[in-house]
Amino acid sequence: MGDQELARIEEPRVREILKGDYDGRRVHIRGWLQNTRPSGGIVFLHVRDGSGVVQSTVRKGSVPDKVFEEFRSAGIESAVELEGIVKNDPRAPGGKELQVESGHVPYPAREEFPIAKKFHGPEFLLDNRHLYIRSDKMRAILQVRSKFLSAARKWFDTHGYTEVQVPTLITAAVEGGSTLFEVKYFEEKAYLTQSWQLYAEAMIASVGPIYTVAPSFRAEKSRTRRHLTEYWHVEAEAPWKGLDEIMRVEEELLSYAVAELRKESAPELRLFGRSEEDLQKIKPPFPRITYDKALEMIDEEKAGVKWGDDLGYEQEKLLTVHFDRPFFVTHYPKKAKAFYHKPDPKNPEVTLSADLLAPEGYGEITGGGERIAEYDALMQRIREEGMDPKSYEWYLDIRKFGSVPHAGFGLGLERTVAWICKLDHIRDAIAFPRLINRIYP
Ligand code: NSS
Repeated sequence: MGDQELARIEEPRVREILKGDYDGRRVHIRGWLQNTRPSGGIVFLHVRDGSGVVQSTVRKGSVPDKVFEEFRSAGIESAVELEGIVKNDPRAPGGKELQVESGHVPYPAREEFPIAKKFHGPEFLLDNRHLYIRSDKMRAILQVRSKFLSAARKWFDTHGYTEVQVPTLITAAVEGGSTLFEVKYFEEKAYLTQSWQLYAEAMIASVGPIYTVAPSFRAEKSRTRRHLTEYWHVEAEAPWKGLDEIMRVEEELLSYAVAELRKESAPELRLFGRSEEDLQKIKPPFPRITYDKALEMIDEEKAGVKWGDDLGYEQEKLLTVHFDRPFFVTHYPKKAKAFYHKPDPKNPEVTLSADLLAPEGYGEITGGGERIAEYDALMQRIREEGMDPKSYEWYLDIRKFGSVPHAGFGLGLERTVAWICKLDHIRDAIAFPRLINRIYP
């Protein structure tokens, strides 16, 4: 085959073949053998290229014997290159089949793929995470995650927000000292950041409304289905906003991202059993209840909380049965929240704070609210919490120069993806999860 002829062959991604009208067209594809099944004079191949999986058939007699043999003996997760004609075929998964006319196996698997089509325990799959990410499930999750993030970025970019970055290595806690990872910074002690927030509050006076997408770290000692030690945080901060305004940002952002997913990720969402109906409900305004109302709804005694406690996973789960869409819990008590939350002028025992909870038992996916803007009030809260004002000198300093009302929030990307994809465990919302007992691979 001459170079000119080769240049004319289409090289679509598998997803395009599955979606488009390719019947009778000649294509060239490259990918990995997700499955292979020789059956007499035919080898059925399931070829994955990152965008989808297409069934391909190699027939003895249609290709040179040497090529047939190469495919017949290729193991799972060999990399292959194929050329052939696409045929609509209702029997094939996805309704399309590639009838192979030529091809080869440039990178054959050296060993039997350790992940077979049988039940494997979660620890085995986590040990083999570097290979398990090739599964349909993980591929779909990673695609949804990516689409969610690009939609979130698009929303911010078209609503006047500037994307900025702040340090990961820091010297003062944002969300309390108990979940800080300590690192040795030459001769000094430093930490991995829990949130961008303190720096964000400094940056709004430079560039106005801002957002970031960055890893946050929490030395969470508990093993739960919703805690990672390293997670990705979508955070926003804006001047001249209070609690109501920041909740509106959150519900607009999330509704937009979900609407984009409905357009862009329908096949993946179907795979997880996430229905159109569920997603259609996600539009503003989201229901809002106060912390006090939340305690009433879950029956404090049965739920094992008393006024002033933060709501844990168990209590949130009880609350979520009352809602079929995300909802805000607002006005948490001062002692349930970090020092920077602005006390409500109408009732200083509670704060102008809000968590957004996802339904179906998922619970908290964002936390945020209005910040203390006044120097003295902030100093007082730092002292009340027994924190060292010295460590927060620069943060206090911001309050000396045009300190305006401001608010912000942080959205846990993996918690959000876990909810959207109906996952049992947060670890599957990220390619290489970091958990209390796992930092490999
Ligand atoms: O602690 S938060 O509730 N709030 C903050 O960090 C604020 N400083 C954010 C801000 O206002 N800029 O965490 C925010 C979200 C929370 O709602 C979860 O969705 C997620 O971050 N989060 C986590 N995800 C996974 N694993 C862990 N351990 C985790 N901790 C918080």
